[in-house]
Amino acid sequence: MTTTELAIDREYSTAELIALEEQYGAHNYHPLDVVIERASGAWVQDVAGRRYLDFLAAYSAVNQGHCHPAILRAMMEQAQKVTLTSRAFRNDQLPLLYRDLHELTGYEMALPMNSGAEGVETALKAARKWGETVKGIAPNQAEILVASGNFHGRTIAIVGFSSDAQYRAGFGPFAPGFRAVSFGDIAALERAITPNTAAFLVEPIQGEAGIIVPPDGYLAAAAALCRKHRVLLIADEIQSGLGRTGKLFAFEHEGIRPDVVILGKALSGGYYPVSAVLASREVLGVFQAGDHGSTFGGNPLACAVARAALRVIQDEGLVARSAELGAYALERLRGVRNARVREVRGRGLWLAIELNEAARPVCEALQQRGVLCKETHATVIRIAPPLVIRREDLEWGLDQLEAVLTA
Ligand code: IF1
Repeated sequence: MTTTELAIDREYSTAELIALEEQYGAHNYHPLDVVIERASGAWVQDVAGRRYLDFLAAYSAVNQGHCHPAILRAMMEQAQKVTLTSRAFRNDQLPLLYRDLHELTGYEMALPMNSGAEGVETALKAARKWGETVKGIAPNQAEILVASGNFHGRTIAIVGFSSDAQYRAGFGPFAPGFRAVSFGDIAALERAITPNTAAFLVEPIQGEAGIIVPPDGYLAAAAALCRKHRVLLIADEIQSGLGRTGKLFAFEHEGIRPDVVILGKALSGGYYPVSAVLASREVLGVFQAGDHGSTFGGNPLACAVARAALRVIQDEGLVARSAELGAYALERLRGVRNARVREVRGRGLWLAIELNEAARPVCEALQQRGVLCKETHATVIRIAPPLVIRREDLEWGLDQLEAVLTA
């Protein structure tokens, strides 16, 4: 029986599918043994028909909820017209996405890419070229500062400035011109700035590091320092943006306006890889025709999906919803008095419970109770449901978490 015949003949069990994945797939993840077959809103369903409340939302790529019908409709309509023209020609969706992003954010220009890492790489290239051609840094001397504990993606340039040994192991040598400063320490940032510093790349709240909220005033002080030394402040809002923290962008909690903002994940509501770099004409204007590009960047299908995804966030008031439900969840989790819980922190519907023990067993116990969570950095449970989660489902999910933590 050929593989193709096997693939279309019958239902597969969880065990069979896991076995296939383990046999033929690279083992670059250690997922929970739940095999999801369909999803809607804040709920997913596995191949055995079991339902789970999704407390991860694909790392905030489905803020709008799984399979949002309005985004699906936009995708299906566009998919029947044209999906990819390449940027050698123009299409009717990209200019409309540019306009929508400008009207929503106020940034003068955008450059569309696909994955978040590609968005970050694009911002780094813009910063380096701006450093050289606008700020006047000598060629190949531009330095970019990053925060310790950062996560900005998995390319060789990006993992080169990661502080996580595992993300770097075996992948060297790395790109020069990057320097890490301790996140939250404004004196460290001031000491690190030199006349060759082109930019400071930072997550307003660090996601992978465990939803680390910097001290009040840190981002505002960093923005002031960057302005003073003519250093571009680049905010990576790929995970923290588009409503996750109870504001449209996490940087708004500090009343700042970064020079460059990088979007991804929920920019497409989980239907398609879409990322974008937003900045002023002075910054994105450094790109001349042919400097930079991507086969799929700015394709009409991606743009139609992204426009619908942004409309859902606005039409369904997901930013306010994140703030309101997040405040409830934070209050409730802070009420869990338990020796196993070291700290509860977060903003909006982006919460972390740091334990005094491994978090993976708690995630596995939650899976048995019908809630899907993902630990980070061994001891932190991340809570980041789709922003469309119904209040009674959030309450039920937190009930399960409290039951596991107090068991
Ligand atoms: C994995 C982490 C989260 C991101 C920020 C850029 C990117 C990401 C702030 C790159 C991507 C994803 C990547 C995914 C798991 C997930 C993740 F655990 F890896 F770190 F969310 F915290 N900036 N984060 O969070 O975007 O290229 O992936 O589209 O690599 O395992 P991407």
